[in-house]
Amino acid sequence: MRRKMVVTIAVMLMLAAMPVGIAIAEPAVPAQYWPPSAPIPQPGQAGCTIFSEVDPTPLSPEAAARYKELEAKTGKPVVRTRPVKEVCFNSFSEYLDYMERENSEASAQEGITSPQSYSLVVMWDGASYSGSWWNYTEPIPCGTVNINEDNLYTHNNQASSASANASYGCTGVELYSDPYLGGSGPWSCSTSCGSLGWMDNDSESFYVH
Ligand SMILES: [Ca+2]
Ligand SMILES: [Ca+2]
Repeated sequence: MRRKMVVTIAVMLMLAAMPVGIAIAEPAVPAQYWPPSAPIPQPGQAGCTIFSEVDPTPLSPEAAARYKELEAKTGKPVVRTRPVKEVCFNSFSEYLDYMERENSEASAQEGITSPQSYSLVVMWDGASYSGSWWNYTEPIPCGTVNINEDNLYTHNNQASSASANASYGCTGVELYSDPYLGGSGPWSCSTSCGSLGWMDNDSESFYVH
């Protein structure tokens, strides 16, 4: 009788401990800060986030023609953006803490609850989502427009894998070998590309849709 009771208590304790074990094994990552289709960086893997703003500078006639063609082809207007701030982190958890703070501060200032920066595209230096990573944070989510990052500047000719964030309605990212969707392209990537083929280490602009 006593033995049976001990076994019952032991089983109850095991069951009680299980949800805790699962919670520790799989920490919750807010999907809006990382594409659900991409793996979470290993502990200690450094990365950066790049905040972009709408780019008001005029286009060259050649680039303007390309953007007009893109609008006609996709039936969606183009919103042009450019990097305005890059912040780097020693780890993924540092990045998540930063994004939480940024968005809660922006929301408090604006008196609204929706995020002010949308993490739409992540790129990696290595293939198969390895090596250092950087993340393009845009002023609007995917959906009704194509969001063009005109020039990747500090990360030109570097990406070897890429991913677009379906949590914000993105269906893919199109890479080009020169700024302003110029040169060769697009290299079409849906929400996750573990390798970039002939676009490897060559992309200098993209649009996300
Ligand atoms: Ca690379
Ligand atoms: Ca290039």
